[in-house]
Amino acid sequence: MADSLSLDGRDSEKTRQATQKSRTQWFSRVAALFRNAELDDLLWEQVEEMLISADVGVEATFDLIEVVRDTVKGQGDLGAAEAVAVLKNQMVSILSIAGKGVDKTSSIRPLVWLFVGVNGAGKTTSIAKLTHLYQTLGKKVVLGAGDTYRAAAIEQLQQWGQRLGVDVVTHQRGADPGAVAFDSFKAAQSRGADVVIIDTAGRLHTKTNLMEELKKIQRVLLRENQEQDLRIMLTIDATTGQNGLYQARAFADAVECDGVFLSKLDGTAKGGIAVAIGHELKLPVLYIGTGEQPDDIAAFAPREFTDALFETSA
Ligand SMILES: Nc1nc2c(ncn2[C@@H]2O[C@H](COP(=O)(O)OP(=O)(O)OP(=O)(O)O)[C@@H](O)[C@H]2O)c(=O)[nH]1
Ligand SMILES: [Mg+2]
Repeated sequence: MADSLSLDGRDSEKTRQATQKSRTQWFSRVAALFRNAELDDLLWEQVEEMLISADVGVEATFDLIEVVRDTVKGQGDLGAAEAVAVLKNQMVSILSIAGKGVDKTSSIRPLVWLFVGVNGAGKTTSIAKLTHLYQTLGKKVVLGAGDTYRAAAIEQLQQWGQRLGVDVVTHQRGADPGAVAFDSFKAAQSRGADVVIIDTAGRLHTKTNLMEELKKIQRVLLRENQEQDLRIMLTIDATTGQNGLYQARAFADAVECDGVFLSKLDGTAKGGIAVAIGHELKLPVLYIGTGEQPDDIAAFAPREFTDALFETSA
């Protein structure tokens, strides 16, 4: 069961499809290693190498291996299948981070989502997906074009708005994104919307003034809301690996992120990044992006995701 909202009940299937490359290239091979080798030092080294190659991250990999190794040692007759089960359980536990973003039953209206992340991470597309998901659940959505920086960013969101049939609040290019956020919230309130989702410009994590601008947008929205009304979604491009994780940390440090939209999982064999996100950022992955269309979204569920990674059958 996922803790996030579900679009169409096809979450498992989409998760399986989006993790196909990760499964065949890395995780099913990890499982095969356990089956075919002695549980000796060489095996641990190989598992370590594979997990790191799959972007699980060095620290998380060391932690995982330590736990599995200790358990195997502690229970002398542990077989391959049990060892893999211990590894999977440990991954599930790293991925199972509670966050307010996973609350399914929020009665707060309008609920505010603010999307942040580096350039090209997939923010705007992921906003379209979340919009579509809420619409499917019968919720009224308003969008806020808070990317007033990049050329055509406002138009891009407007196009999604048209396609999905939702209002988009815009200001001129170059306008203060805090003011856009404020107006979007007010518009959502006065139009009786259930959810308002605000886009922001992609920014390099190293640009201090732009990171300050995000804090300002957060402040503006918190002035209008109780803190729990505002949810900040950090969009991370799964194909950018450890570097993306490093960039994401700066966002998590700057604003109070509630969860992660892990985009472009369909485009990578490095799905282990989800584990690294849990381990390093201590943030829950809420949704995964499984393609470029509005319905290419799946609710993230730690157990389902881990099972999908290791599943060896076709
Ligand atoms: N395959 C695939 N492509 C995706 C996914 N999410 C986004 N994309 C693509 O990634 C590219 C960038 O997406 P945007 O949504 O524009 O990213 P952004 O973070 O808003 O970019 P900026 O506003 O420029 O910072 C687009 O070509 C999207 O179609 C996904 O889950 N899977
Ligand atoms: Mg964008």
